Amino acid sequence: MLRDNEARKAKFEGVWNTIHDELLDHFKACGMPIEAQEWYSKNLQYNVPGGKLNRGLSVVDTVEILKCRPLTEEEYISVAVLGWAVEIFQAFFLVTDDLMDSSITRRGQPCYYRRPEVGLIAVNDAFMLEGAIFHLLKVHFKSEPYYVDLVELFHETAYQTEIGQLIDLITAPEDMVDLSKFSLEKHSLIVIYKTAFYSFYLPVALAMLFCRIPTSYTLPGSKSPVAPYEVAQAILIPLGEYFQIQDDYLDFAGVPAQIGKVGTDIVDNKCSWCINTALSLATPEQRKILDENYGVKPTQEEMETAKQLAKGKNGEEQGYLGEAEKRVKAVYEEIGLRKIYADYEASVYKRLIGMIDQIDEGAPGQEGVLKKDVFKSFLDKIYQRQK
Ligand code: GPP
Ligand code: MG
Ligand code: MG
Ligand code: MG
Repeated sequence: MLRDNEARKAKFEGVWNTIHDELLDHFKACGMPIEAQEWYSKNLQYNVPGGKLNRGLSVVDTVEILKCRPLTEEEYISVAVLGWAVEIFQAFFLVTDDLMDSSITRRGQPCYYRRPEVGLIAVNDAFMLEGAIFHLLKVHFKSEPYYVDLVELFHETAYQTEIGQLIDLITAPEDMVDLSKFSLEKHSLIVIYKTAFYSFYLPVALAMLFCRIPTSYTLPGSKSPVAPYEVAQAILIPLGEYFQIQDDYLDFAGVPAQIGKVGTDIVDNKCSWCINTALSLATPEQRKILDENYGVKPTQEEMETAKQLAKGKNGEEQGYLGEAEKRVKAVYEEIGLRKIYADYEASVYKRLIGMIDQIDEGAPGQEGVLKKDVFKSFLDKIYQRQK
């Protein structure tokens, strides 16, 4: 558990080649021609392994915490298959999301659909990524008593994420600014359905199934039964919402050199926590400024200035704000968004710690029950992050 992050990541990445080869071997065994083999391999390699791997790694971390001991090599491989299944799941979403959002780049390279030979074949390639998840589950877990639970969990989480994607798409269409569609309640729904279920609950619930945590248990000395999956969800969903609110906030207030990107939510008309909070507090005058400037792209002239600046030393790192974006940010400052965020962060932290502290862990080292550390380790990684 205390192994250094780089080594943990490298070990997890090491299992990817095995999974890739296993998928390719099955594909070959179906008699697929060499050009199709190459295509499938490229689909997998282009879309699955290049991310931060946080979701996949959290399956491994959670199993280690729940088991209260390091994993055997055999266990590690099985858990890593579940972790990579989550990463493939994410790739399946991102390939299609980039098409729906007409995005340009992802993970520092052109979006997959924008490769000239790919185009709309990306839709089928995304379906194949989804198919790969269930193929892997069958090969590795078919004989386990919790096999159906794994399959159901992926199906249910896909459905939740698709529901979230729908409300995201119809609330904030690209290039159709209508702030009357936004609200903090909708923001919360979008974030929970589009991100929190698959990014936070799914990895932990997979780990819990792997560790044979039952749907209900009563600890010795306690009268009331525990429903551990419900407890986990009750903590992880608000935790996921908190994580996305941080992401939205850092898009506005983060230092580009620290967060590694220049925020684009204002220009891109994103249904972000910042705009929703501002809308909920704006005076009629401020509301007018937001309506007129949110989602407004920089002018041609401003783009030229930005290019010139980028040639200078810090231009690119500093980012360059068009006038419309500056006006929106000025309203955010007037409204006191920084203080509102700091207060939110303090209160959500307190609420989550309170929920985590109520977990009864049973005896030290006891297997098959929830552990506070599963949630504490998530929260510690996130709390007051600046990037
Ligand atoms: C990325 O969100 C998309 C998802 C988290 C889920 C997509 C779900 C589908 C059913 C396809 P985004 O578009 O807000 O973020 P990004 O900027 O990463 O594209
Ligand atoms: Mg997108
Ligand atoms: Mg999207
Ligand atoms: Mg963001």
